[in-house]
Amino acid sequence: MFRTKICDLLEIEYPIIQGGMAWAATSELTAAVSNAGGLGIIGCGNAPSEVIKKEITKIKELTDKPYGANVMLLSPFVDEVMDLLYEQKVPVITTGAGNAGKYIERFKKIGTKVIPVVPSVDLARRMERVGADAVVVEGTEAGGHIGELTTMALVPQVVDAINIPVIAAGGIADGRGFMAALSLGAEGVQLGTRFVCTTECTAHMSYKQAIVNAKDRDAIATGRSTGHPVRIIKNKFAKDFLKLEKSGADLEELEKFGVGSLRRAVIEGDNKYGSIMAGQISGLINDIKDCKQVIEDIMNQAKEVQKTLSRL
Ligand code: TUI
Repeated sequence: MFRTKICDLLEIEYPIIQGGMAWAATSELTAAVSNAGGLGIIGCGNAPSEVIKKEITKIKELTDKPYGANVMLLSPFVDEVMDLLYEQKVPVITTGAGNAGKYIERFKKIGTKVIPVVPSVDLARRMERVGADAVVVEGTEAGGHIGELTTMALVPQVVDAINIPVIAAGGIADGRGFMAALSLGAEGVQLGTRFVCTTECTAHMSYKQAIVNAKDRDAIATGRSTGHPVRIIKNKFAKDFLKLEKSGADLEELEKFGVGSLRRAVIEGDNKYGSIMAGQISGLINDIKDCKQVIEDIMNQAKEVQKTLSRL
């Protein structure tokens, strides 16, 4: 049930992929999601290739299933990380925060599937033209680095504009969101925040707890003035960042303020001065369970939704 083109493309059981979150999506989470029948994705973030190499080695020990790596295109190590993923023949690559165009061709030669994350119809079209296998269409509900448009408005527009499969992301954490995404024409979903709140995610317990405690309006966008908006959970860091922005601080000053803040939250569990990246759906997430349970619950709820709809 709910087998889509994404399952065949990625050789996975369920059309559910895990967002490749910097610091939070390590080998343990990646392998757990892949072992549960989804696609786990390691978040390369700003890490150099030697760090990612160790993680890939661990993933290969933990699972025989397909997995992916997310490359953050603003990373200073983007070229060496891409070289590593090529050498290691990582089965799937997703990209974020930029235009993946120039990297696609070489991966196609070795059968790596490349799936750029896009915030607009225009970028989705360009990615199709240069040979992307699918796109993740991410709405502004998502956590971390975000675009302007909502998942609800953006996904159907991209579906109509391109012929490769679309995976919806941003604001999805359960079977209702999964079914909504399929209704919009997506053939899969990407979940980030939901997979942070799992037993296998190695993020600090305080980070997971901040998401569990969050209410509907707690995940706010910061950095709009910089051209790189980032959604994080409201805390002292978020408020100070917004204040600095309002005071007219320049890009350099704002960047300096943000350096190290994600690590502080995810690794050190600093919920006051850390950057707790999380999506608007945080308010819906009230528990920490294992990845297998997350996927099972989504699929069961999706079946219930389908039954309800068929009675209308
Ligand atoms: O990339 C993400 N989410 C992220 S990356 C990240 S690490 C980071 N930390 C601080 C500042 C910036 C990044 C945390 N979360 N999601 C995928 C995504 N990509 N969302 C939006 C975009 C995007 C935005 C503009 C992709 C392309 C783009 O423009 C490209 C172009 O050249 O037109």
